[in-house]
Amino acid sequence: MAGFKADFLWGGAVAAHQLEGGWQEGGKGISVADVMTAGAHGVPREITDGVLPGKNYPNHEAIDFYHRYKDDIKLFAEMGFKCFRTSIAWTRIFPQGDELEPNEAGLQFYDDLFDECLKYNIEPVITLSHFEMPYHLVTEYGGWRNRKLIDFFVRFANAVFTRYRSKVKYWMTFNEINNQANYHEDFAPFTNSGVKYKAGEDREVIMYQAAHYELVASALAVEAGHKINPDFKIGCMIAMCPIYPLTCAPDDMMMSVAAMHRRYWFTDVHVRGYYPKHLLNYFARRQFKLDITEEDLQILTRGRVDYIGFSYYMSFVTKAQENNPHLDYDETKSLVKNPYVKASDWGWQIDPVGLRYSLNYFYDLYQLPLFVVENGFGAIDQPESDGVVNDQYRIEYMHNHIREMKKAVVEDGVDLMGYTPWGCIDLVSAGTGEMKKRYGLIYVDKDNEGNGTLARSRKKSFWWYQDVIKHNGENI
Ligand code: BGP
Repeated sequence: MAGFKADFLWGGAVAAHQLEGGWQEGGKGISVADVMTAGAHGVPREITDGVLPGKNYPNHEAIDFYHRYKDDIKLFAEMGFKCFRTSIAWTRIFPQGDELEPNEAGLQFYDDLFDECLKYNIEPVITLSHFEMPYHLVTEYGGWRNRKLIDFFVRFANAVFTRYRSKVKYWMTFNEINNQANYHEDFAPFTNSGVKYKAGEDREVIMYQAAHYELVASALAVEAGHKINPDFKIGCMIAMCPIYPLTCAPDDMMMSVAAMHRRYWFTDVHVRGYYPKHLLNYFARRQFKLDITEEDLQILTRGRVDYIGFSYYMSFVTKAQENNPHLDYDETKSLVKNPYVKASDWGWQIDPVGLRYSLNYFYDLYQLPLFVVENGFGAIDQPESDGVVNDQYRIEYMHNHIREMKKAVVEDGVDLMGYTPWGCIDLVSAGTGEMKKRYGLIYVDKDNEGNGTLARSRKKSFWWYQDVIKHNGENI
């Protein structure tokens, strides 16, 4: 039985702000992530107005990858990584976001980082915007609610595409762009939009406007990147949590369709280059007045992505509600628990089959190559007396997900480029700011309060994954 392609991109994924630290080094500016405090289990992160004394900002030091990347990449190479997904911190390249010229020290840092990867034949896979826009763009422009952000982003994209045109082939524009479909948080750490809502505003219309500007910026970046190097593969990045119907009642099924429409239309625009009809009808029904020009629509058709990158951690379930004739989907109200699956300590429902479903969903709709760029198990790890974390639960999670991924390839014929489990080295959680929600195959000695030596050590999953890569997944 055939398996994964010979050049399958096995690797791991991280994001600059969650591991680099060095928040004020090399001329770096303050990013949105730099003004987010640590939360905890059930306690949301606070977004402060600038960096305030006496607060705990976990991203400032993170795991100090900025100074330790050579040792960390050596460990990735030891595991056999073929690729390494990280992001470029926008604030290292344009510290405020609206400068005309890039910051040379920031550019040099990523030159050195990519050289280090290439030394081991590890292909860099780079996200342009991963939850870390310059904070100045939030305070001065209101984040992506402002059309001016398009120019700033495209300038940033052009600078890095040009600089790294011979070092990086695989790119993604916005990490989990569709997270903003949930616009209920005042200033969601899980989005790139940089939008802080004001009292009394219609959040939903602002969300669609911000998303539109991001999609135009993404399309312009894709177009520019293809000119700079026609061999570039530039993808989108979608947070995929398929939304099942609770029962086979026809209304539940239609609610699931409606919910999928609301969360995944972003992929249509990225891949097909135009808005789906159901969304245009929704805008009309809600009488949303959006700034979407003819020229924007042209740009969207020109800047279509080459592949679909997506994260997969869990699935959701919905059911039809009374008094909801239009099947309007609201992430805070329309979701129910899945009675058939278990959940992690953070309530994330563990569903490996949902990964196979997701791969089929995307491939049936778009026939583009797919790339699973995040997947993993956030858990509290405890080193044993010999210092090793025996994370059998993580091995089991990954094994089951890779097995389903393999079925999607072998049995269903999905074109899959690679797999990069999230947080291949322990890092700061995006959602909670905690260190103790760990995903790594490599343990980092640091706790929620910031104590620890930052020393790295291999978990049991390290050797397990090394073996999976060595055999190209044949042993799964
Ligand atoms: C994704 C993000 C990542 C990462 C991951 C795990 O949504 O792209 O940045 O953090 O989720 O989430 P968390 O860190 O909250 O456990």
